[in-house]
Amino acid sequence: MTENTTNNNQGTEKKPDKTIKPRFNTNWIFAVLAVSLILFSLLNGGKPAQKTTKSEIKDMIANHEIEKIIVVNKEYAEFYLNKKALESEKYAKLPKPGTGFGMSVPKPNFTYNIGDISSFEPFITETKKSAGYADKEPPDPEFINRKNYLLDALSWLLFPALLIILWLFLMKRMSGGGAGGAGGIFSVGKSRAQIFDKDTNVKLTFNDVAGLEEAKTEVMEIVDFLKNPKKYTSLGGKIPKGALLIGPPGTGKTMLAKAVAGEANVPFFSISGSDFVEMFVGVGASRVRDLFKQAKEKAPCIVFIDEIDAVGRARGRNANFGSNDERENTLNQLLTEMDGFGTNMGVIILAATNRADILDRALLRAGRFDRQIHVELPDLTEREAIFKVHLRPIKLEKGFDIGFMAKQTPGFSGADIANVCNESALIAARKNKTVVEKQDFLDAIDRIVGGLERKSKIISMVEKKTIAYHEAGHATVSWHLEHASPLFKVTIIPRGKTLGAAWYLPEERQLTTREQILDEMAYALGGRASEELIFGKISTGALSDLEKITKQAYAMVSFFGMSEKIGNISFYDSSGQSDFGFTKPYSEKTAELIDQEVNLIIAESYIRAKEVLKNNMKGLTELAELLLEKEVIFSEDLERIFGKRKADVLKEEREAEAKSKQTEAVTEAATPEKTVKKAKIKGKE
Ligand code: NHX
Ligand code: ZN
Repeated sequence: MTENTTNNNQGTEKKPDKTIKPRFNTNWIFAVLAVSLILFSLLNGGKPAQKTTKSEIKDMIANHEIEKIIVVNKEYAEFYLNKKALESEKYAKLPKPGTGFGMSVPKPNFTYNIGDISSFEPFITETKKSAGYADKEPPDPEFINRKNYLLDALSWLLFPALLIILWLFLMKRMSGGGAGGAGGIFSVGKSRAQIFDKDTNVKLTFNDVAGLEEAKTEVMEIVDFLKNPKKYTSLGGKIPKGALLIGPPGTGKTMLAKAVAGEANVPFFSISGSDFVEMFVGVGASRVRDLFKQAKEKAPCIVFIDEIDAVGRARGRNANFGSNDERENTLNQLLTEMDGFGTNMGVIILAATNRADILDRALLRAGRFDRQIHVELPDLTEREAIFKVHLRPIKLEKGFDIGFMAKQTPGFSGADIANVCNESALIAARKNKTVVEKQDFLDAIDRIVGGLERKSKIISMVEKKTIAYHEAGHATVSWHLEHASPLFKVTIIPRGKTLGAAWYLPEERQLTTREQILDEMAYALGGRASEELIFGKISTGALSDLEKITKQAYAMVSFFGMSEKIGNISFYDSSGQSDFGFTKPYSEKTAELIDQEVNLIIAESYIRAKEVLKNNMKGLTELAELLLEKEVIFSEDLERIFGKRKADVLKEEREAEAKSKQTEAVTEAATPEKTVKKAKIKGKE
């Protein structure tokens, strides 16, 4: 199927199937408004007529200059001059009426705002009479009602238009620029899923996914369900509805899903759980509905919901903090939709989360996410495979040892490794190298684990000494304990938030014994113990060490059943459904006992650390002085000072013992007579 997809991708180099719809742009509204305003003012014709006064009116009437008077809406009067007056010198400066768009409509030469309408008509008649006008001679005020329909209409429209504009603006803000498809107001309830079709160029395939073998076979099976459903249904099997990818961040859940998209020749919807969440009521549920509607139309297909914990968190918890109804509605809708379509509809849901424990139990039951695929941190061989993938584009020095890199990165996720590879290339580039060397990778790892190196940080000599003895304390104790992790580097160069560190390569194991934890706690306390023994004072610097061991001690007592007084009891809650966080599941008496036991364990560890240091005072000071001088020291220097690590010595002893036993057995087997003799002797007895 891989070939099939690649052919398809290469054959038709189509762009993603997104029909580019003309976006409805709010700017258009402003444009329309502006244009109509301009038109409006033009239609009303240029400048308004000049205002006039009572005395001027008297004047004009006396001079027989007025042709007609029109009283509009009983509010103001318009005065039209006659031809003779217009041509005269006196009114030469008057703007010529009837220019511009309103050419056809004659404009008044003067207007007068009538205060009291009842006195206006008598005033005109009076003036006319005193000017010696005949009774029927014009001008007499004509009364008309004029309505400006355009202005009225506009003023009616303006308010709603403003509202719409405001709303559009808010919409745009809320939908984050209208990502995903048509955008704007019309897609609030639409799902934001990104769709990858047959012709979408998804380049990721299972070949790009290193490690994760088990998870890969699981999802590959899902791809197969969709391609050959008959194979499974003919035997009476039902095709699963969904699979949940669970694992810590950076382990490649999303990438796995993308690879499914690249492999499967079916449409693939990708959406993030947080895309369902919106501040409007009902929008989340509506988006879920829309997503499933779209998916059903395109069946067979795969829907991928990333970070499903955003919607899938258990319902009804923390109800007193104001219930999150909207999210619950969205989840309910998701649950119903997953139940709603028949098994053979050909829609398979993949979801990813790194917090399966907080998911609602209803989501996890069979019939919804039937399968839970655990994606774990890569082990040594998987890391090597991941390194190989990420090193493809990087120019490496000759003879680069990938296996060594994998050994140096325990506990790294796939994303961390990608980061290491990228960072190392950047570091090499900064040093103007033509190839990336091993040292660049080591620097990159240090950077990612410990943060940025801060060589310029000013540290006084006294502090420097404290730091050196603190780190030397860790190193000394760990060197002399049987179950301690191998130490490979000690540094007193400040990095990130720490002033110094002892670097261990933790053994990759699934189980940890009580002895191993106790040793780990002892060497974690070695820093403080050294400070106390050497200077007689302790510092705040041990904060991170103390935090770590306190957590470990509490875990030993209350989770792992590793204390005698508490016994084989665990208060660990893997279901995450009960609210242990608020009420302790044990009595006050037990709580006290737990605290006592924790205190005891830590105190004993501290004594052990001090014992080791007291027995190795000479080595400790030598080491600290070396640290002050070199700032970074490696396991070779430690071996020179202390000899071989206790753990290694014991291991060798054990191996030698096993070997000698073996040779004994071999020599015995080689001399059968002896055995026969022995047997005879035994038989005699
Ligand atoms: C600080 N950090 O934040 C400094 C930079 C003992 C030589 N003050 O155990 O780096 O001291 O083996 C408030 C008060 C962190 C905030 C005290 C945050 C102390 C690491 C601890 C090396 N290596 N410790 C170590 C270290 C520190 C810390 C604090 C704080 C040190 C030690 C931090
Ligand atoms: Zn420390």
